[in-house]
Amino acid sequence: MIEKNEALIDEQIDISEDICRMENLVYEKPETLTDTEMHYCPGCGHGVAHRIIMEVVDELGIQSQTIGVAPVGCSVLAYHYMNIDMQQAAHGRATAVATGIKRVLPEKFVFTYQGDGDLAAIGTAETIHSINRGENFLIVFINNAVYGMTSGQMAPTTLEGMVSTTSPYGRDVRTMGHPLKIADMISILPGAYYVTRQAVNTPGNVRKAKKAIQKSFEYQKLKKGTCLVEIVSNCPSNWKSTPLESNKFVAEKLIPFYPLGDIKVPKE
Ligand SMILES: Cc1ncc(C[n+]2csc(CCOP(=O)(O)OP(=O)(O)O)c2C)c(N)n1
Ligand code: SF4
Repeated sequence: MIEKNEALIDEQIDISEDICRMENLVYEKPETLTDTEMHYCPGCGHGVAHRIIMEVVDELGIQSQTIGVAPVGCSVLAYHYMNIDMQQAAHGRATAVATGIKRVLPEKFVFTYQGDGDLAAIGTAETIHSINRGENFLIVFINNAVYGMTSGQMAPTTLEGMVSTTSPYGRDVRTMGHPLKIADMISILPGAYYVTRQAVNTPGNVRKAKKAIQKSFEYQKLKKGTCLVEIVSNCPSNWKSTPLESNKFVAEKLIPFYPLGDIKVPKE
């Protein structure tokens, strides 16, 4: 049995040595991502969202001109992974910190990266007022419908009937309020220039989300106002699901309530 296993391992090594050649390379990590191993749970959308933002920074050649603001939440260590200048903000205060950075360094490309607890609960005031002022930066808003880092409490974005640690019988909108559609809400503010909702649950959606981030960085050059890219994501650990099941939940439950696509596009 041991001999058989060893033969199998040898065969697999031969195959992988054959495949792992430079000429077969289909994807390379951009320089804008560090070599640090990410701490995210298997299947979590945060890693994918980090990658597409950094790929855009890489492709636009703006690594040395970009400053990110990390939130409090599971992505609190984003500055370990994104190989750019970054500033950590207190919970919910990312857009206030970004306001200061962008005003002092207006030629830099500035973005915040925030979860729904960070942006839509404790940071609601900062979010609304920064956008209302038309601060010229990008907000990347990760909507996974729970407070991930602190073990899955109800967030403003939690769906009606959805179970969380603080809504164990499901969110009852009569006492807990309705799920907040932040992107729709802020799109009516004159300071919002481009608002879109995307997702990272399928390869096609990842590509579209990346395109939205690319457009937002390009719009930042025009100095017309705030861009917000909401990314509907998952939290397999707190949803008590496998990565695959969590992506199914995104497709079947979250996206029907949070439809994907542009909500506000710049006038020609
Ligand atoms: C002022 C303050 N209040 C509360 C906390 C505790 N806290 C840390 S992360 C977090 C929730 C994060 O959830 P979310 O923003 O949705 O991000 P996720 O972890 O899901 O990516 C909370 C409440 C804190 N760190 N600081
Ligand atoms: S707890 Fe949820 S949001 Fe946080 S890393 Fe794990 S899967 Fe991702």
